[in-house]
Amino acid sequence: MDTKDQVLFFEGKLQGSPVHNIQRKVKDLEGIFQDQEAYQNIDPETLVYEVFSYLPVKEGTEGGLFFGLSRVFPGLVGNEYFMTKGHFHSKIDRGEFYWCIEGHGIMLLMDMEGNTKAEEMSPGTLHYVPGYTAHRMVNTGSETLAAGACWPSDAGHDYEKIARSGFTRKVMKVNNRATLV
Ligand code: S6P
Ligand code: ZN
Repeated sequence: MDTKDQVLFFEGKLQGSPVHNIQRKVKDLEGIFQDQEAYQNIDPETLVYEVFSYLPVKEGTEGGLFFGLSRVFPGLVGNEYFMTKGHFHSKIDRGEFYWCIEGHGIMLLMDMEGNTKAEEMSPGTLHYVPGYTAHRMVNTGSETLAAGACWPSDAGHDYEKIARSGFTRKVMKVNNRATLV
C-alpha cells in the first residue's frame, strides 16, 4: 500500500504530507477582541489557535468534503477568552459538523438575524452548524480546546460580516466563570 499520502487523525493531531497548517497569532486577530488596551498589551506573536486541514479536492469543488482540526490555546485578552475569528460560509447555505476531542469551551452559533446560541464543548460533544450560521470556537478552559470539523469543499469562508459587526454575544470571564454577555 502506498502510504505517501496517508493522513492520520489520532491523539489530537492531524498528520501526513497532504495536511496544511495555519497559525493565528494575536497580531492576526485585530478587531476581534473587545478590550483594545488589553489587546495592545499582549505580545503580538502569541499563538491563539492553529488549524490543520486536509483538503483532498480543489477549494470550490461541488460535492467534495474538507476535514480540519482546530486547536485553540488557553488564554485571555482582558476578560475575553481566546477564540477563533469566526465566519459564515461564503456559500452561506453550507453546513458543517464539529466534534470536540480535547479541552473545554463553547461553540458560538449565530444566525443571520444575530440570534446567538452557545453549545458547551467537552470531549465527545458533537456540534452541527446549520447553513446561514456563523460559528466560532471559544476556549473557556485551562488546556487546549481541540475539535475536528468536516465541511463541504465549496463552502468557502466569509470573514467580512464578522469583521464588520462581530457576534452579538461574547464569552467573557466574569467572577471566574465563563459568561455569555
Ligand atoms: C472551516 C471550519 C474550521 C475553521 C477553524 C478556524 O469551515 O469552520 O476549520 O476554519 O476552526 O476558524 P476561523 O473562523 O478562523 O476560520
Ligand atoms: Zn466553517
